[in-house]
Amino acid sequence: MAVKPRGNLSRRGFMKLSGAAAACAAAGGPTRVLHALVSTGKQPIENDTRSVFSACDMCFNKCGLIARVEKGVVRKLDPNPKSLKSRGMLCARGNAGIKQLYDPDRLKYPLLRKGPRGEGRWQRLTWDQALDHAAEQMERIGKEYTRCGFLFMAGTDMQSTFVHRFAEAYGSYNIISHESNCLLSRNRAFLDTFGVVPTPDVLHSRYIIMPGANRFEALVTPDSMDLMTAMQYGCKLVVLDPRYTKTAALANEWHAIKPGTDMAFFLAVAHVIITEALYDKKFVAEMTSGIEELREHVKPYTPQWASRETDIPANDIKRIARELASAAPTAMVYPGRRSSDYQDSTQIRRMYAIVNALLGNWDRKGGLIVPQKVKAGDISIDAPWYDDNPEDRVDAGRAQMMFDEEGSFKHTRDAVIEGKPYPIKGWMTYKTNPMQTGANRNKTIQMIHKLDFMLSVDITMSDTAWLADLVLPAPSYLERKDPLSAFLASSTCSGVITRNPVVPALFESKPVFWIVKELAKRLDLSEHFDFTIEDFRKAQLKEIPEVARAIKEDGVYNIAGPSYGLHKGKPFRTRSKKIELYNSRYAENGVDPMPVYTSPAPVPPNRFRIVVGRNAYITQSASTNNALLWELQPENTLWLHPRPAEKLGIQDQDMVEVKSSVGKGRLKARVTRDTRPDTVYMDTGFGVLSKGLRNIFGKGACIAEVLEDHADRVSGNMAMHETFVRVTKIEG
Ligand SMILES: Nc1nc2c(c(=O)[nH]1)N[C@H]1C(S)=C(S)[C@@H](COP(=O)(O)OP(=O)(O)OC[C@H]3O[C@@H](n4cnc5c(=O)[nH]c(N)nc54)[C@H](O)[C@@H]3O)O[C@H]1N2
Ligand SMILES: Nc1nc2c(c(=O)[nH]1)N[C@H]1C(S)=C(S)[C@@H](COP(=O)(O)OP(=O)(O)OC[C@H]3O[C@@H](n4cnc5c(=O)[nH]c(N)nc54)[C@H](O)[C@@H]3O)O[C@H]1N2
Ligand code: SF4
Ligand SMILES: [Mo]
Repeated sequence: MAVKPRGNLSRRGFMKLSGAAAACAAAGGPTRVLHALVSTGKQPIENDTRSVFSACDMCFNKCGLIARVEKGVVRKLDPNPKSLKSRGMLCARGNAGIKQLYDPDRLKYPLLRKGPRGEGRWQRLTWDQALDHAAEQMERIGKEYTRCGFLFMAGTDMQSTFVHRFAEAYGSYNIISHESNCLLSRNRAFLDTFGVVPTPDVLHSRYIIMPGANRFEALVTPDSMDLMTAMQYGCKLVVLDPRYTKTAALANEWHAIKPGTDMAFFLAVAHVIITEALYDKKFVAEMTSGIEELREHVKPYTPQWASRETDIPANDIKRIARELASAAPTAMVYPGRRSSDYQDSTQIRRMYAIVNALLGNWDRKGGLIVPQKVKAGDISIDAPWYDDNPEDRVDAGRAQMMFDEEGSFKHTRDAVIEGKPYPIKGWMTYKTNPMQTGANRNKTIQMIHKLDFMLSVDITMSDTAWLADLVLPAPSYLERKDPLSAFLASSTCSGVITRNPVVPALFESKPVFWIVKELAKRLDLSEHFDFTIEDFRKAQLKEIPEVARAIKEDGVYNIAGPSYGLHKGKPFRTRSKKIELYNSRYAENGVDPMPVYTSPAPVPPNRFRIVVGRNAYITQSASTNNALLWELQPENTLWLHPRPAEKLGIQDQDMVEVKSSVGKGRLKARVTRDTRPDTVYMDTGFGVLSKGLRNIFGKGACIAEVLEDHADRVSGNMAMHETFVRVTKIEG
């Protein structure tokens, strides 16, 4: 689609300008790129031409990259071929990272809100003023409401550890992350079955069922690339998704499953595998507990029954179960990633885990593995004790088995709004944008109105920053020095990567490490931050000098070599020391010890279920305003099947209103067979409130406004697919 970006450079324009700038710089003049995009006043550095290793941060994958710097300007980001995790790849978003750095909408200096929240009037502060103000507010809120009255929320980042450390030193237990909007129920389910969250060895698998995961658009490295390779070697891919995603399009089979019924599908798969004795008997006898209970449990869950629930023919379910079992152990139910979907998400994922256990694919090539991980050191913290703090997190007790260290955004937000069990009056967000990524935006606004003080550290004026009292500008990943990050990848590798500044930090931006260190100084907590990032890295590397060498030479450290068979003979970290088909701890906590199916609520007449997902150009809410990516996708649309569209008198590209019980939005319809007739879909990251995001302001609609905020009962994970909407054509 040819789109002319407003107020910004298009990609072609950017390339042209870059070319012109290079010529200009060669002639000795200042580069126009710097002046057009980055009015720092700093002159480009004539001889500064380098290649620098780093790690992409356009999403959490941390793909290895090499940044090409010419005369002080980052010209191009290339994949680092030595990075095994990313298989020598940088995706579209990774390539567009240059525009994250040179973005005219970057935050440039600290800003203090003037006038009502959300009005967008700001006063520029010096860093000293900003930090003094934040520290005063933290001190005051701690005294008036206890230190747990301040909430901390940090997104995925190598420096988030310092925000957590600061929260601990300051004295709050109320630390949350993006994870309760993402993958907590998957983690809960696999931990409670295997005692660990395993990694799928996609590369060597021969048969993969992928329920509710979209690996060819929602990229997870190396799984996305390995899936392609595995398929070239004959791996069969079966996708269950109510939408015809790119993954569905490339799969051997796509089944447009009725949303919310995956548990029924896998109960029936287990039924077939058990009744036909297709499971790995030796493995199940030796390594699992509860097979007899499971056998009884799945008896009523026949393929015929599941067919009525899922809209997938019984014969297909039977055939898939048999094919899966005959490809085992080099076969898997892909564990998936985002599981913020249903109120029984943990139990849905428990069923994926249980079917995997029946296949005996544990710790085996092409199955579920736990690769070796590099054990980096740390600088420990001895957090102070505050007598007046409450005994528990503010969201405690609101989910059956919440992870204490992650909490739940949904439940925390409810607790803040209710003021129960105790008031929360301060909030610091770092690199996370719950206004766009937490379902029910109006509730997030309500929550923010309950606060005395909100501080947001971001690189642009996100919707979350837009509602804050104090906004602090952070450097992008190309300007930062980060600690080391050790990651698990797949059978062929785990690794370690880090970032050094490719170019100096632009404007007045400061890394969050520096920010919390300065706050600690002002709050008399300096002793917990008496180190530099360099010291921190040294502590991390103390026992692993080979990592330092590899990172210096190759930009990345890979543990190459097979990662299966490593856990042979070792007990599982579960109560029974075995894989728990039946979970007795669940039974004691009032949770079903084996997944019990309840049909999802039927879609009421003239309404649709709305589901969430992503495409290859968008990282949740964070990249839609990036001019290079925005050119590929200027707004979001509502996917609507032609049948209901016709009934509603809606044609492709018509403006429609989408409305739930909590909010509404206006956007264009995309009339398409790529979704089921009862299911609509829209991308995330549009319909923003912030006028600081100039490309996308006024474009599309915000799905977070429309989504109701249900929660997974077990983990407190947000449940984002439990909302029904009406769709109407906007006349005129
Ligand atoms: N509707 C909807 N909601 C969702 C999802 C969805 O697909 N649709 N996905 C869910 C999932 S799986 C997840 S993981 C969560 C993610 O939700 P979030 O944690 O909110 O992640 P992002 O939307 O990527 O927002 C990241 C924020 O960090 C800022 N940022 C980017 N780089 C930097 C940096 O270098 N420094 C600083 N300080 N800030 C930076 C961006 O401007 C943005 O405001 O959302 C969940 N919620
Ligand atoms: N390009 C890109 N890549 C990303 C990200 C990104 O934002 N952009 N984010 C990263 C992050 S943080 C995460 S967590 C992962 C997420 O990766 P995934 O979990 O794989 O992706 P999603 O698109 O969130 O959801 C998967 C699919 O579930 C489908 N679905 C909805 N309801 C149901 C249902 O009831 N049953 C079934 N079977 N399917 C259903 C949706 O249509 C969607 O296509 O992606 C990561 N990679
Ligand atoms: S998948 Fe793409 S956006 Fe994510 S880290 Fe890798 S290159 Fe960057
Ligand atoms: Mo996620």
